[in-house]
Amino acid sequence: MFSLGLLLLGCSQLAFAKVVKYDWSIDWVNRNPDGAFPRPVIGINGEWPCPQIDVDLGDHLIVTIYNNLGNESTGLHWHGLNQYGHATMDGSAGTAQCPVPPNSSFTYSFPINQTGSYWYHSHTQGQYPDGLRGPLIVHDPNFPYHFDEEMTMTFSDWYHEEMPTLLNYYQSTADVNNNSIQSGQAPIPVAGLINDSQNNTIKVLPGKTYLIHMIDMANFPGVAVYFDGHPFTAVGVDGTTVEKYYLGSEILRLAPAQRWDILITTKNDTSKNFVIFATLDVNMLFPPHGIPTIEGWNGNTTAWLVYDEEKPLPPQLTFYEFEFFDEVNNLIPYDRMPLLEPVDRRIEMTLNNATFDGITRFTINNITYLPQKVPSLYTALSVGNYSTDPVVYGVNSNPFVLKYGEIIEIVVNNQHENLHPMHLHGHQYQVLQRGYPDTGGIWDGVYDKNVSATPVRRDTVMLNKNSSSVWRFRADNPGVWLFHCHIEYHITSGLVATIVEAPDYLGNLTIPKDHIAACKHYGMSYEGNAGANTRNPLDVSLQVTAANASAFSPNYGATFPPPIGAGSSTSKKRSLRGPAIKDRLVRLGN
Ligand SMILES: [Cu+2]
Repeated sequence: MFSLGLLLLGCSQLAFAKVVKYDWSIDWVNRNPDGAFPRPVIGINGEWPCPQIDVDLGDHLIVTIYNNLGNESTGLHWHGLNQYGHATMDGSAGTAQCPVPPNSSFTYSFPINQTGSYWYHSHTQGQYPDGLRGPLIVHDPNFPYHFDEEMTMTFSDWYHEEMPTLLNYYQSTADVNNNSIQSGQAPIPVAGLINDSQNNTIKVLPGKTYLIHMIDMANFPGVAVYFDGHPFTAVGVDGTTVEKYYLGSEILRLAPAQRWDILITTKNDTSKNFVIFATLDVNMLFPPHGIPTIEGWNGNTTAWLVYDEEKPLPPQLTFYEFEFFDEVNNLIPYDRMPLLEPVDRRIEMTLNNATFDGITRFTINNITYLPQKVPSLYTALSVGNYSTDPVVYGVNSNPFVLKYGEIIEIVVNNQHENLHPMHLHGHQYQVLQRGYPDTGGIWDGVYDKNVSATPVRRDTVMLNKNSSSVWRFRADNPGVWLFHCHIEYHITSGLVATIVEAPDYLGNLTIPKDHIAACKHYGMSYEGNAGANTRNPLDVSLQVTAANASAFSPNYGATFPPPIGAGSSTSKKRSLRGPAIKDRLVRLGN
């Protein structure tokens, strides 16, 4: 009888779970989302915007990609999905895998054990702003709130140049000066997009409650969003279902990579259509970022909730002041998970910058991140008992090794005049507090009086300028997880640390054969320490450091293989659209 019971249990689980499979060709296609002119963007199976993945809790997702780009490496990260027991599927190049070179295929296969709104995007050398990004929605069979219909809205910034060009001029001393690219400064977007488009009309039915999955897929500035005439209620952030919170007519701020799930009830009459207003967050651009203001620059985007296509679309809105809702002090997770305590280990992450070879790089605790010769997870899997020694991961991977089960408190100190959306892979962490702007770039160690007994959990938090934030999570997810700013420019300029979580608990995790094949094809090692030393894990003399990575410039992103002369900090002059180069992961070690 006992074995029959087990069998029945197995059958009932099978009845609900399904395997969701995609075969994706990663292709260049031409698109013109802001109406200025068509340009190459990275799509999937010839489609762009990239398709939404819809899965149910308990499903198993298998996505096989084939890199058809020809001139760039690629990969996919599943943002917000924590990959418990599947750390090799995280998708971050240089950490959990090698970049996938042209004409290679690569399979991601993992169970879906979280619910809510997520997204997938390239995590390879600043690539996703060129288009390789899409929504991933996990439907919850036990979602606690009623809704009639659901829809997804994505938000992002847009550029007329491709990322390799933008990164090159951001991380170089090249003499360029036009509206969107200024040498050494983060390039300014030319437009904002809603659903990878502009002037969208979103057809709605009267008297219905819509669950809207809002996803910020931007590269640089966040976005402020306002639904005219439609008060809304928050029900989720970053995959955490929350107690219903009525927000009325607030303006929502979404940082790059953040998600909000909201409920909106449409009006009962169809006499009018309504504006959805989104504007790129100027708090993150121009003077706050040390960038001169561009006259006539317009980061506004409009879409419309359309009840009746025969009726006019009302004019766009203008706002001069924004007050943003503070989710940290107001939202309560639906599962009411209590504040994690006591803290076993506190890690302070202090964000700053430093100049190397005339190039401004970001630093965390005075270290600028550089990818090493072996993806850090593969180092953990190949150095045996040395995996708990941070030395093996290389100084410039900025490693922090955590013990299994520890309650970790991360304190993020922002010493900058600009905001940073800080993201951690592998966890939705409790956000105890987030300081207001200019309340001190170093936390004074005193907790806010109103720290929640059930803090909201997110995977991305917008850090205010000259301010700090305090987070907690339990180190129960063995793997190697990046902690980084989600501004793509800031990742490529080093605002990254590596959390090596319980590497001695990785058990029998193995690297899939096709993942090893990608490394071989790319020309990157998949065994050994940061310097690819497989004999003596503690000999890291060949690791990549800021000293031996003399050329941060030029940075050609994911382009593959390298152009002649690239990799030398002395060869400053080259055409805007340089020939393809093999990316920095390999080049820096030479
Ligand atoms: Cu940043």
